[in-house]
Amino acid sequence: LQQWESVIPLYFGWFLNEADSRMLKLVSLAHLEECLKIPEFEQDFKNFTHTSDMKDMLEYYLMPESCKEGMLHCTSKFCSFGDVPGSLEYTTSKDVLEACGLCYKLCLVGFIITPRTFGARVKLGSKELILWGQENDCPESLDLPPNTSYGRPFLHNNNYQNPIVNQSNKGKPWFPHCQATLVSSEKLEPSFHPTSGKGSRAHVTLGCAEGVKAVTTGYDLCEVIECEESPEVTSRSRTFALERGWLRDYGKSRWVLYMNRQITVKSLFTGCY
Ligand code: ACK
Repeated sequence: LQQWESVIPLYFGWFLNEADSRMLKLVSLAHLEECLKIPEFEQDFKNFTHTSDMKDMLEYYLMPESCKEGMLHCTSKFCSFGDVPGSLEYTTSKDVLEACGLCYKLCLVGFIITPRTFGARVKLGSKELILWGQENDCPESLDLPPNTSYGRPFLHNNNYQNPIVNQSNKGKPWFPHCQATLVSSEKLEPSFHPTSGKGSRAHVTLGCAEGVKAVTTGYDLCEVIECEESPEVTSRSRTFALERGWLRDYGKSRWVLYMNRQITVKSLFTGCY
């Protein structure tokens, strides 16, 4: 009988392929550019980024160290190679073992823009929520375990089960099934509290200010969710209508774009080792 030892990754998550990562980055910059048409936002953005022209503004956020090869992802569980409590249980759970190598749709409902981070907000569906292993509580401090090295998503080159694979994409290399970013045609009503409770911290880090770590996007999103849940804050917040949705100012340079059309992107669930 062969014995397998579990190798715990740095983190698990849903990964976009390279083409979709590039496309999402462009789409997100187009949204940022649209927000910059609102004078109040433009002024605040210029103040906190210390920039004045459009090129510098759009180049303010840099790809974080953990994402230097440019592939975007949504973390489902940060394990730090086993240092984080519950990592072994998560890694060896039936749900996770069965999910590795499968394709999932990620639904993006908005963007958060702060002096520290730029992120896309993910609304997890019931299938994805089963794999959500991050804490729900927002941490009090930013004391983080040191990340010594960053890995790469594990390439499943075995014959993994893929529910979306079909004849036309069969046999093509890596991410055969994840080829397009789809913007839904259906227009949504404004919802200023699109995610709450379990999984509401789910996000894709699109960029961070120089020296800021990707983990900060989750903390910024936590703050935003707290604002959304506070009637006192929401009553003071200003909302601006845009072609692509509604931009809200929660104060302290915390801006949120609630999109009127969601973006659905295909992703591959796996660990980054
Ligand atoms: O943008 P993210 O979700 O934030 O993706 C990266 C990924 O793991 C690799 O660094 C996230 N991350 C890093 N440290 C932590 C942590 N302590 N808790 C939760 N997520 C973390 C980071």
